[in-house]
Amino acid sequence: KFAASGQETCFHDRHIEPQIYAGIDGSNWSIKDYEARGGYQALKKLLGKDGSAGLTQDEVIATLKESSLRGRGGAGFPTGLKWSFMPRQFPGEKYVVCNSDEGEPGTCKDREILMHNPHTVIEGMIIAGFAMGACAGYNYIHGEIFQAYERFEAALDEARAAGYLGKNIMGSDFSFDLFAHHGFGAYICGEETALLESLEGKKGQPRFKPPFPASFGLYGKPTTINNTETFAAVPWIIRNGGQAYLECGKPNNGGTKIYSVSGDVNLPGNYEVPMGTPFSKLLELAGGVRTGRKLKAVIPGGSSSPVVPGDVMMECTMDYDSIAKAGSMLGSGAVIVMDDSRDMVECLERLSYFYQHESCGQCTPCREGTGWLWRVVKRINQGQGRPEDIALLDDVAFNIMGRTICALGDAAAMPVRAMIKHYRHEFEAKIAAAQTAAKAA
Ligand code: L3W
Ligand code: SF4
Repeated sequence: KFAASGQETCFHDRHIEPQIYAGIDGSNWSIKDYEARGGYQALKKLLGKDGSAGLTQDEVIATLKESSLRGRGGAGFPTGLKWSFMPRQFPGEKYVVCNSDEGEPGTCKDREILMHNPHTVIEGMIIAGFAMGACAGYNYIHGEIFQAYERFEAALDEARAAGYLGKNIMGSDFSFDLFAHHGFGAYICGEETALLESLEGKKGQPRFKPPFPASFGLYGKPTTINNTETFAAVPWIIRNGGQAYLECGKPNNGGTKIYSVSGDVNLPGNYEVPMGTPFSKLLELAGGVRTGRKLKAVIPGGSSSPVVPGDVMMECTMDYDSIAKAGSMLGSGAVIVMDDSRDMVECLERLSYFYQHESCGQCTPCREGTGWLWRVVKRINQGQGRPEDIALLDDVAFNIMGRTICALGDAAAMPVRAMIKHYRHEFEAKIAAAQTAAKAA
């Protein structure tokens, strides 16, 4: 069942039980439990070990394209298309990498998948390795979720012992091994090229793109990087077909998605629902807005996504296209709900602090601009704002956007511009109060 919704789920093997969020250590993560609910059947189908003819690399990629699975880490890039970019004829090592460096404020889904269903990620990565002719895979796990790293390592040992990893998997001519690696908690290492640098043992700083990792990735070799939740969806798609997955969601937005609902709701937690679910339904699953309060605004896709006023959000469905139409991004699916008690200038000060702290400092507009944004928002919030500060914020944000190496610059600037667009009166009121206080002094 979907969390509390009573609807039939087509994704039972990834369903996150509410008690998982409450911190109970799931006991059914092991390989025997996973196999009992259909685990590793997709791999057997792929290799023809279920009595079928097996699948070709092209068939796997075509199935992914048909499913309309889009990247769950933030960009929503079509997974099948990304896999098709890998130069399969490249004569040498190719890699698949899982991005479990979950650091986006509000996002807390990947750690739960790793803790409670690690084998679905492993199976998804093995299938990816087969489809793209990779020899090895790495899962880069956020340093502050060490338990998830240990759990993934334990699951890897089980998969190796069962013959699902290593040389000549299940007697086939396909060999693939998988390794876990933990980071040290830097947000920027979730950016795919910074992650690769860090995996290579270097400072985690983003590379210029292009070249994209598909042509120049880990150790300079063709590499495909997907988010944890993206890989976790793959076994189900291979078992049940691309069309079945697509039909779980809506056109161009296949399947289900896990939303980390936080903020001013009665039941914060991870909720897996079909793509295209009305936001109002998701809010209801999360227990509604805090008792006695009204919905003010929502950050629908993690702190990098622009804020959306509550009334606009109530008209949206939870999918990439609907949220884009509302002027924001579905991002990693971290839904931050804010009620009418929230001071938006204060919220923005907190967000801006995060980005200036996490900027890797490599390019000037981001290094200097994120600090500048934070300092101006801070002074407005702390009653020292000047009348020209709102225009200054907008100008600094505008001059960061599109002028940096990676998306962190845009991620810092977009929320500032959106907050000013929708809640300018709150900024103006704080500045006016500061001016009045200054005159009175
Ligand atoms: C080959 C091309 N490959 C694109 C690949 C590219 C990447 C994927 C998407 O940003 C967003 C960001 C954050 N040939 C290609 C190609 N690719 N064109 O497709 O690429 P892109 O550039 O659209 O996005 P990105 O740089 O991966 C990710 C947002 O996500 N975000 C961040 C969340 C952070 C977490 C976390 O902490 N774990 O989830 C949240 O909204 O702002 O917009 O693979 O290589 N022509
Ligand atoms: Fe580093 Fe910011 Fe430039 Fe990204 S945009 S490379 S985080 S300085």
